Amino acid sequence: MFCYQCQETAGCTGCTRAGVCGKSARTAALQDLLVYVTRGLCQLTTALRNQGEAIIPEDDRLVTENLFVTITNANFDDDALQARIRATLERNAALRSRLDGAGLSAAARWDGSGDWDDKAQAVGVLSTADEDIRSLRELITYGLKGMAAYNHHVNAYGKSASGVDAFLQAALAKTLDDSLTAEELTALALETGKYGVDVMAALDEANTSAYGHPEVTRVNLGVRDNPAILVSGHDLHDLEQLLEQTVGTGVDVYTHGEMLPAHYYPAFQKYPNFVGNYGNAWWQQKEEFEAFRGPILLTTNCLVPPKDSYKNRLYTTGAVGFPGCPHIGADRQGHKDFSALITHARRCPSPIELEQGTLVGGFAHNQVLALADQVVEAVKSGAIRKFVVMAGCDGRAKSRDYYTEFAKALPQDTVILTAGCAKYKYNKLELSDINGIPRVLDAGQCNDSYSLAVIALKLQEIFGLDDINDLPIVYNIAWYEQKAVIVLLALLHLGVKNIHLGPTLPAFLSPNVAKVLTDTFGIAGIGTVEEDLNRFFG
Ligand code: SF4
Ligand code: SF3
Repeated sequence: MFCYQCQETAGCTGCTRAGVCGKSARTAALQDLLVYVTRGLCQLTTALRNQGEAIIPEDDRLVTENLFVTITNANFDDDALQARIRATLERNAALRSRLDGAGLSAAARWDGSGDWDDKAQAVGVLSTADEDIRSLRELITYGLKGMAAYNHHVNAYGKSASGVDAFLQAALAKTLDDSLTAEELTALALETGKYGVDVMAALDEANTSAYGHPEVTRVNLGVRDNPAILVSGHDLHDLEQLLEQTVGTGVDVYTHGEMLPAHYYPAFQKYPNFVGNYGNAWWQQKEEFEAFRGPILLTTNCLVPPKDSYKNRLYTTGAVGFPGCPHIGADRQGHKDFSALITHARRCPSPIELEQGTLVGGFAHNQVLALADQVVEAVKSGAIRKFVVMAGCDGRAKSRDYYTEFAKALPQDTVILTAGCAKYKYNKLELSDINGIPRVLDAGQCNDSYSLAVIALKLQEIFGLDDINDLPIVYNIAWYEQKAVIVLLALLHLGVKNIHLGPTLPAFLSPNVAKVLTDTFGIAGIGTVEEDLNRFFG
């Protein structure tokens, strides 16, 4: 196997025996094959679109789901991956019959014959010999995986983001095209960022039109003495169905990790059994899921291979899968039946309390813009010197303690803007406020980084600046998996420069590609807390 798609890749170069994430070589091979046949499917759908033919929504969904399941910490279930490969091969055969076959790649033509392990070896990441082309192809592919994840959430509402499916498929097909130069692939990576903005805007619209605009909310961190279900991942639509089905049953619901921001939406606040947030970011789930004592629903990444002590309480849905854990599917209308979790919860003791107190969040664009006068006044008076965007991912690497120390050491006249699970590195520190504005403003999940961009664009307008980079905002972003890649490409598309990315730069950036990003956009890594404070505020 060879995988280097996430920040925790072995030795900062690539996982070759098993994933640091727990992915086996066999699972990695199946994921490589799934990406391969999906590239083939995308070439076929793109060729048909170019002929003016319609693509059925089921094929759009298949591409989206296939990419989503290969994202880090989503799916470890070999049977599910094989079933997807077979389903995609069937669609490829059906679509091939509608084309004359000229110019089709081996990926589009493969019929599934031969040994799949050998095939996976031959088509994986290292099958592209030139390290710069490989780097750009993977940068695009990982950005598209992140885009697919957000596209899936848009689709869950029965909506689609304009042009996103067609772009996603055309771009993935281009990663098969040996005639494209490094310059053309760089341009494609940046164009991917444009559609990243579009898909996040569509998701923002879908979430807020369904559940209202996030508002300032105090979220409970303690527990009650009732049986309960813990829900993690990013899928608000799953959460809504779970809440609908649990209300009045005597079973409480708590969020974990990236589901915390659900509490900020008015529509979820009406459920009396939606108690609070339990625990921290994804990588602490082994201890926290054990202590929870009730059933756990993983709606998206990040899943850590479970301990036996709670594996029988772990349920998956959507793109997530783990062998031996029940998977809750959707019917044709998208309805999911969570009664098994509710019955299971009733047999379990209530959660062990991990902490008490509350957390404040809900600073998505609508709420921050409602406070715009206060914020602008604080900036004009000098009470707020700078905003520091510290969005992104959390992870288990010890080096991420940097973000806690950095947050603690920030000057008192700075405000952290955050989104994603990166927040858990500092959201429980006592960082006080500036004239009533908390020094950590949490916009929501990683996809709500879009909200931070909307806020920046609005401030640019209010302050009458020509360039978004003239705002008093610095970017110190933590990344881990592929959704962070699409967020990064989206920020680059919006013209944001001098983003610092840590705790390490992606292993999939070759020295030449990293140099292009540095020279063109000022992308840089991080140093020590002291060095970076000097750099940003010195
Ligand atoms: Fe390694 Fe990350 Fe790939 Fe898992 S997802 S195999 S940890 S690079
Ligand atoms: Fe976190 Fe996985 Fe990226 Fe959505 S839950 S930000 S790492």
